[in-house]
Amino acid sequence: MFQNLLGILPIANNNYVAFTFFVGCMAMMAAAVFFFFEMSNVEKKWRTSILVSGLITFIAAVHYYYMRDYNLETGESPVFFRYVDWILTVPLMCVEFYLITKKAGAKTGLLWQLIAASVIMLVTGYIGEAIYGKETQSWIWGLISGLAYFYIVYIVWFGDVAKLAKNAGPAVAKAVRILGWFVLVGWAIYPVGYIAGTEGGLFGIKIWQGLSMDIVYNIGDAINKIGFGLVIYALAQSDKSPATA
Ligand SMILES: *C/C=C(C)/C=C/C=C(C)/C=C/C1=C(C)CCCC1(C)C
Repeated sequence: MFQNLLGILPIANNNYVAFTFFVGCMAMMAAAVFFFFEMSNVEKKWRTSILVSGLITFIAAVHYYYMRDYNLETGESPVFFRYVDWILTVPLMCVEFYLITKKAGAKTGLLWQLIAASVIMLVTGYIGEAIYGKETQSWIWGLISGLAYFYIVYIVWFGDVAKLAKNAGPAVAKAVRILGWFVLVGWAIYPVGYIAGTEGGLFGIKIWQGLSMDIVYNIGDAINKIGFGLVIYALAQSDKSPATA
């Protein structure tokens, strides 16, 4: 009886990958609604940041809707939708860093530096997956992507983002430190998916092959997109002083 019940759900049949796309879609949607509504509950100076958190999760919800469909239809990894989603949402996360350090003097040059590094990280990752995914050479693209990733980590932990955050008051400093952990640990989930899902992954060394690339990516997205937004939200809640700049 229970088996039959599950059988009528197209998502059952032990298709855990499709299931995580489904749950991911709902979670992103709920988060987007939450951030959009909460915009009116924070100081005016934080509204744009909360709006961007809402946009990140909203864009992801739409892509998850399509990725779930694509995965159910073809049984394959929705590489193209995945990277379209990332190329839109990761630069928006860079915008978040810019917005919260702007009051301490962040220049748009810093924003473009972060965006450029994330575009390099994602375009090379896409080439590695979409074109060389089944070849040993995929490690080269993963390596270039990884270097761009470490550059972002550097800017956030030791570069301009870190320096500006120190001058932006304790609330911003704390938020940037937590977001820094998201970038260092949360974003490091993605290369694990890449190594598991491509032939060359880690210099051709075979590890994590039993992992599903899409499940790893979906877990990463849930942590990073929703978590990142909640850190910004907590910052906006803790810093209720009206705009000074
Ligand atoms: C919301 C989506 C986010 C935060 C996506 C982040 C993606 C990455 C940090 C991807 C990084 C990669 C590497 C560092 C090397 C291998 C290729 C990638 C693109 C998976």
